[in-house]
Amino acid sequence: MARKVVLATKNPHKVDEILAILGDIPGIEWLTFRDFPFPDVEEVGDTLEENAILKATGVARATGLPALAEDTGLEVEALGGAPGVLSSRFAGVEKDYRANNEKLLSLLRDEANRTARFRTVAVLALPDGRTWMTEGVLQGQIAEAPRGAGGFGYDPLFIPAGETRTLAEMAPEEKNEISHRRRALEAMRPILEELARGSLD
Ligand code: ITT
Repeated sequence: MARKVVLATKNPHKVDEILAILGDIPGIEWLTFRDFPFPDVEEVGDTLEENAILKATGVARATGLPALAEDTGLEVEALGGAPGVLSSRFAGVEKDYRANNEKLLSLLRDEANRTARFRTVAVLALPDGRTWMTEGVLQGQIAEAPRGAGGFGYDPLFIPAGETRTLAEMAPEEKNEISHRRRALEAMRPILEELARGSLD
């Protein structure tokens, strides 16, 4: 019988990307907020690591099922790593992507150093309290103006290293091939395969 794992995120863009990356693992049945209610977990941590642990362990405890969470931040070199853990509410309002992008561009006006990276920390938590953590990074540059309609969040401003297009100008499969999220989740794949085999029981 397939093992149920809850995706501990309420961000529909993340759900789509995570399922495109990990949806093919044999023996895992993914449950999302779309088909399974679970409580909101407050992201009160000071780091991506703390918030990913809070979300995964909170949902695993509440549901009695294994839970996979991730926390992602955009870390801009010229801003000392900001917005980082505050990426979602950079301009004040949670998940106001346009306002966040405008704030980022205005802080970087006349700034020559546009080096940045996305960092994703993924955590798998079991109801008994065991956790596993992986990380994925995508290096790049912040564009001078938003470009593209794909993806979400800061994608219209992020040009991956070696690319000329922003992540929002790429097809979803192209983003998922190279993304920070892909790297963190691929590192988690062997652990999920063990879970599916029953080796973590
Ligand atoms: P959950 O906590 O429910 O998972 P969230 O959107 O609050 O959803 P995060 O705190 O991890 O998730 O996200 C921080 C913000 O970083 C998010 O709101 C986006 O603005 C941005 N972000 C995350 N992943 C991104 C990606 O792949 N591309 C562009 N921006 C991204």
